[in-house]
Amino acid sequence: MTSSPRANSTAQWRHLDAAHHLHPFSDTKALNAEGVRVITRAEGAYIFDSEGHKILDGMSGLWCSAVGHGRGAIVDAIADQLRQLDYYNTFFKTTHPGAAELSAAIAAVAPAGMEHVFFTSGGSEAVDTVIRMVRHYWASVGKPDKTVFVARHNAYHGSTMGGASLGGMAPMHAQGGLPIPGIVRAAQPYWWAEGGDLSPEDFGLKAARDVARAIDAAGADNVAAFIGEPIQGAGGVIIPPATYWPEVQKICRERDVLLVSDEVICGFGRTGEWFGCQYMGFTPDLITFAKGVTAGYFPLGGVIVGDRVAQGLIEHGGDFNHGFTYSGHPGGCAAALATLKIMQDEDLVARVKCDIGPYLQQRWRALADHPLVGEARMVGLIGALELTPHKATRAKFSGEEGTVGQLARDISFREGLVMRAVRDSLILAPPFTLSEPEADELIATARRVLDATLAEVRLRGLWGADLV
Ligand code: PXG
Repeated sequence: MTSSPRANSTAQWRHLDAAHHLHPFSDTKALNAEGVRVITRAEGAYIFDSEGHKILDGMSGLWCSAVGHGRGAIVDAIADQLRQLDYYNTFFKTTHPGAAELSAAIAAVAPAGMEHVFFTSGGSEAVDTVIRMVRHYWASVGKPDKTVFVARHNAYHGSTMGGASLGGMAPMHAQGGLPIPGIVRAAQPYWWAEGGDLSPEDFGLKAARDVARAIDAAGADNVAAFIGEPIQGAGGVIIPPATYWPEVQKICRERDVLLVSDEVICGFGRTGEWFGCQYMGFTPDLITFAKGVTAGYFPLGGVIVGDRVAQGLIEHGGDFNHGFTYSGHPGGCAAALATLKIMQDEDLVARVKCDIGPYLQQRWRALADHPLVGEARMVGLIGALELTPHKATRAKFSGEEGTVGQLARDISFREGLVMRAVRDSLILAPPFTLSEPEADELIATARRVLDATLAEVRLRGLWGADLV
């Protein structure tokens, strides 16, 4: 009998990984040449690698670990659940206590008028569920022509065929035969990069009106829904001007187009409200969620369905021929219920809104005085630093876009802080449990990272010849 290979050193793990593991969103050849970092442990706001480095997890894993790492109560809840009922499906006239209780718990924190939940294993499946559910809804209420989705450039809605198609990431569309048909594209509300001479408020309205243009070009009678992240996460923490979302809502309502808020990142407290749509001041018809709902302790996602769509489906839809083996997995439901309990017991959404959020925001925004930083923005605990060689013109660095961002990101990891690079920006989304001393450490490290990046940028001549 052969046992599965085990290893106990960085070199051995790297060897096995390089030989057998294909990583998501990675160039395997380049990764293997560089040598992958092995993360072995996590506690609170920190991760630890196999060489003993302690690194502040400024990205909450991958936007997940809202309540911090190593929470015994969540681990115990999952273990207890799996001992009691490891798995059963929710397809064929059965449910289990966790799925019933979690759907009610989510409805209780969801915006008013959103009482139903459909479970998936993650965010991409939630987005694909929206495509099928919304089209089925319109067909069920006698409007089968309403099938088109409007989505934005530089949106991220996941990696499945449907999710990646709704997403507006050109490198993803370049592989694997995407996008699927039936999707039209609208502008993103990215003032820093695209606002030109307009004020953020005017630019927000302009970007919103591009949603109207896209809907009208397709014909409102053919358009099922508009989907957007309240704040674009993977696209670079793009915080829309305050004028944007209310105008998008008005445009969708006037045209009877459903509004879908993709809250896989913004949902469950990241903005200091339970949902990003509440922070941005709009009321969606459907909300997709994942990540923070279980704080990453177990894969679980889903769709919160507003009453209009839910009633249409329930009254007129008949069988909904859609679902995943792990829809409402008992372990995921237990993880989510335990996570929600911690969020409520420790009042973590209010902590993000009134306490650690403002504390970090103030210090983060002060980084804008650094010569490399053009804009330092943050809402709740989700933020970005736009790096630029020339603040007034928001100029780009010479050389390939993204070079400086990657440089800064690598320096940051080395200095003991996880930030993610998107183009030439750095993004941040730390756990809600971050303490004030940890926030101070985060900012001090970020400043060291900026200094070291600036030195390297000058050394490599990336600053741009004509800029001082
Ligand atoms: N919608 C949004 C808004 C997301 O951010 C998904 C859907 C898909 O979720 P799943 O659970 O299927 O991954 C996401 C996921 C990054 C990064 O680099 C972001 C995500 C996933 C992977 C990487 O910022 N977001």
